[in-house]
Amino acid sequence: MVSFLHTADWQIGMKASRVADVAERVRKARLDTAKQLIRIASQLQVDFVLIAGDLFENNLVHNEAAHRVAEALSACSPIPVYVLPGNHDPLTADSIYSRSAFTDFLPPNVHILRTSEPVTPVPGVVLLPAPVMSKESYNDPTGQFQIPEDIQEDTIVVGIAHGSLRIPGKFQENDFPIALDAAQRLGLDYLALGHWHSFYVHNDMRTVYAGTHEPTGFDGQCSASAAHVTIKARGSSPDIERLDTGTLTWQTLEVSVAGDPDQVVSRVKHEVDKAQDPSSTLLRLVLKGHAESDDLRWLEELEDWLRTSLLYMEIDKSRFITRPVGRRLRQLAAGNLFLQSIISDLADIACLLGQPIEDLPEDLVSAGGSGSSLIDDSLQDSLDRWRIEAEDVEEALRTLASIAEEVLS
Ligand SMILES: [Mn+2]
Repeated sequence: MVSFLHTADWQIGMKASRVADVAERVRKARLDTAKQLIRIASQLQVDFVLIAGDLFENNLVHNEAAHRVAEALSACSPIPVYVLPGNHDPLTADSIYSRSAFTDFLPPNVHILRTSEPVTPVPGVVLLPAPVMSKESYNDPTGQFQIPEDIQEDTIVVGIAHGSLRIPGKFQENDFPIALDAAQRLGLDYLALGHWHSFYVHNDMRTVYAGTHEPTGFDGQCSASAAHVTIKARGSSPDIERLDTGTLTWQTLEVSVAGDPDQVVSRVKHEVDKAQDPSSTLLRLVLKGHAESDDLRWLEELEDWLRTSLLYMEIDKSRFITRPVGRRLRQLAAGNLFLQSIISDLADIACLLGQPIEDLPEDLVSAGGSGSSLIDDSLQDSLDRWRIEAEDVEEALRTLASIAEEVLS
């Protein structure tokens, strides 16, 4: 029997420039959670630890970050740790894995997988590495695996690679594509993968992404996880336990503004109050719809409240229309026949989509959209084909207003 911890994509030294004000905190969380994971490895008394690529954000990370990683990995000594270079930190000429400021500090229990040469982490187990040598590749990394010819029948075979499983729609040809049947075809007991940031067990029940240990952004796909794997014997199904890790929460909240702003405020506050630890939460609030009044003090107050309650917040207002834009559109339509017809057509489309633009005067909107020459079957087809929604029309009107403003002023 063998047990090991499978993790990946620590991306130590991540810039986090989108959340620049708290980037240092984000970097610290990645290192702290890494240390926590190493402590868990010790507690579980695993036989070894696998880091399946992208340990570092890139090959240019500061020496200090490299030292701290070396120190963190030494904490589970004598448990061996195997580090696979990934596409963020490939084995190129400038590799962090060749920099003496890192290698000189490497504790004896840490091994960088520099070649495809099979490794024996513990007796009875062979580890097949596929180190990454470039930023991108059309080749399946598992093609590098070298299965020893003299392998004993009962030796447990574990592969470690970094790339994208060839799941239709989820991979790109130049992004280290990995055959879906690689583990089965090569007779692996387990294939430890990195690159995708969410925990995923393929349907062969042995090809696994551990996920990143700490979310990397607002993309809801990050899982903050690792895998604790136990394999009883060669050929037996691995027991895969998902470990939930991570300290920061990256949340995206979409809220439609329509009618009473107090409802929006209480909805947002309710969501924030539900957060386990608001001071560790990064929120991206997406406002949609339009305000009934040009008095937006409620929004300023909400922003202030969010700023003091949360670690970080940003508000995306690109799909939010305030009434002054509607008023401006009315003025534009009154002064320019061409703009009037465009606004009128867009207003008709909004009617057709079931969400009339409320603050436009009635004479700009044909009856229910039916009176316009623009509305016919081919337009309906286009709206369906391009999945155009009422919000897109509102956005178009807003853009139109700002362009016209610039051109006509
Ligand atoms: Mn990667």
